[in-house]
Amino acid sequence: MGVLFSKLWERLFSSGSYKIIIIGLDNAGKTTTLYRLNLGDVVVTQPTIGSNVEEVVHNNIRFECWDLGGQESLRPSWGSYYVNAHAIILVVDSTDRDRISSVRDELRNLLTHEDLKKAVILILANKQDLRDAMTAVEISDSLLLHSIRSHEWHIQAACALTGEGHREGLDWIASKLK
Ligand SMILES: Nc1nc2c(ncn2[C@@H]2O[C@H](COP(=O)(O)OP(=O)(O)O)[C@@H](O)[C@H]2O)c(=O)[nH]1
Ligand SMILES: [Mg+2]
Repeated sequence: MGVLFSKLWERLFSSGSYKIIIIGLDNAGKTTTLYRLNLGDVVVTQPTIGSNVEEVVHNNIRFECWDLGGQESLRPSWGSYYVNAHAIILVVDSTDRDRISSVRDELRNLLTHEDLKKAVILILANKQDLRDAMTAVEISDSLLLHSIRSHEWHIQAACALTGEGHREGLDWIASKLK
């Protein structure tokens, strides 16, 4: 399985070096997604602002994983970490109806961020294995995705426990980065 994944990665992303940022509210499934992508060792680093970022460098792709909507006071300084990001993977807990509006607000902030003008955005509608999960269409509506004109975006139903949807999502990113 590991070998297959490596081959897939090489094929998908062989044409350049990329930075991909995985973000979402706490408990969305970011860490699980990062591990499930099977990229090698996940390194937890301590950036200067005092919150955790998980990081993997796989071949020529750097993945950084951030919690969104955490400590409000620290948020302005997060922006510097977006510099040169080629893609954003926004992981959404599809069962978390109460906080979907927070996700929408965070997404708005991302879309207006100077350093993310050219980034493509993959939304993973995670936890689709759970019975009360919102569908990708419901999430798409709640996040007002169809009103986004400034960025290329794509929403993908996913389950981080099984890896369902990851391949399709990464395929989409790769097709946009080429
Ligand atoms: N049922 C289910 N649970 C998930 C899924 N993805 C993550 N989880 C669980 O949700 C919790 C939070 O996941 P985690 O990756 O730590 O979220 P993070 O805070 O975004 O990094 C953990 O208990 C995970 O096992 C999923 O697709 N389905
Ligand atoms: Mg985490």
